[in-house]
Amino acid sequence: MTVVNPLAREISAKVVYYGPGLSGKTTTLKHIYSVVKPQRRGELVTLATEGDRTIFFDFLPLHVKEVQGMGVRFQLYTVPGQVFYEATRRLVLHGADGVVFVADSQPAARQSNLESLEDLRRNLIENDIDPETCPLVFQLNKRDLSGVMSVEQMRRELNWRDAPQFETSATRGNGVLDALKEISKRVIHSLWDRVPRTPKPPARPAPVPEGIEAEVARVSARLTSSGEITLLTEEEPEVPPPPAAPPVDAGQLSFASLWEGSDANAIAEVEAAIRAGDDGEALAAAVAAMVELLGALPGTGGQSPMAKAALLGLDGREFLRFCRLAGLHASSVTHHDALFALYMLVSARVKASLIQ
Ligand SMILES: Nc1nc2c(ncn2[C@@H]2O[C@H](COP(=O)(O)OP(=O)(O)OP(=O)(O)O)[C@@H](O)[C@H]2O)c(=O)[nH]1
Ligand SMILES: [Mg+2]
Repeated sequence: MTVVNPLAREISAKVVYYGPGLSGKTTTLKHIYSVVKPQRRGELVTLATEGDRTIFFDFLPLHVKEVQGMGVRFQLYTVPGQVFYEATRRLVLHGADGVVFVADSQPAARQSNLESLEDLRRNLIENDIDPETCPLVFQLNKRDLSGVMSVEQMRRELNWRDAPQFETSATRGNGVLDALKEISKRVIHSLWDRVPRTPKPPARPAPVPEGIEAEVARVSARLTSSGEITLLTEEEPEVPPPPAAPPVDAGQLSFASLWEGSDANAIAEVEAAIRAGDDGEALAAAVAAMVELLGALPGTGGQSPMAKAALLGLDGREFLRFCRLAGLHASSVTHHDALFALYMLVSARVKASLIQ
């Protein structure tokens, strides 16, 4: 699910590694995890395995950098390949922006590759994703083994769209990053068509200021005009973490009482979500309120959100962290993140009150 976050100048997209059981999907993710610099990836989450078989999914958040400096996040998922987990595969595929089909090159796997490919096409359609146009790349895996099927045979039998295909060995790591770079590039290129359908943060259906819409369009145009994606494996200076959010006893206090009307409502909404334990919702509400607040600042038309935040007097590193949080999937937002988002929103509101 592509999410364009105009505050952070960041895009978040979901890529799913699909294929038959034992084809090497989990091994592929493990290799990516092992070679990408720690500051450019999150932890590899392997959810519920039994004898090393995936029974739900694996998940690896990754940062990829576009040459012109635009931040891009990818959420990499694997599906469980075993035939009887079809419902789980359908679920994991939901909202996918791109697919890497990991085929097993051993002749004995010929039939299960074909069945998995059919299963993929069916589940894409079930998820309202067009199998003919969805960004797709093939990994012909286990090329290190002898007696594997020829590349031509596999192309003929599997690659009905003539999509890019890579000979890989996930255990040795050969070709895996090439396939990842290719799918990343294709996902980003497909973004242009998707931008008009990009959902606004869900919690507050407030109108998004024109400046923000324009910002999204500008950012997307820059992305699509640039072809090359580079994986961030090079060294980068570490940004020290910002100070921790102040403790808030959300059950007793409410910052909302400092203001009236929609300003108070926005904060009350974030607080209510935090109290209810819905941290993802709280963060989304805080982001929406921040977008609205920055957009409504007097005399700052045409400025980027970052510049507006600076003009307002928000701490740059804190604002950057807030922007990064805004790109998270709701399920990975922690209570601490939600409190930090509330703190940022309150801080911005206090500062905005001073100039109004
Ligand atoms: N020789 C060889 N073995 C591989 C390669 N990739 C994976 N394997 C092995 O194949 C087995 C299955 O790999 P996994 O990555 O767990 O397969 P999977 O696709 O995640 O399987 P499911 O989770 O059941 O869908 C493991 O023993 C791997 O070491 C490869 O490129 N070459
Ligand atoms: Mg697996």
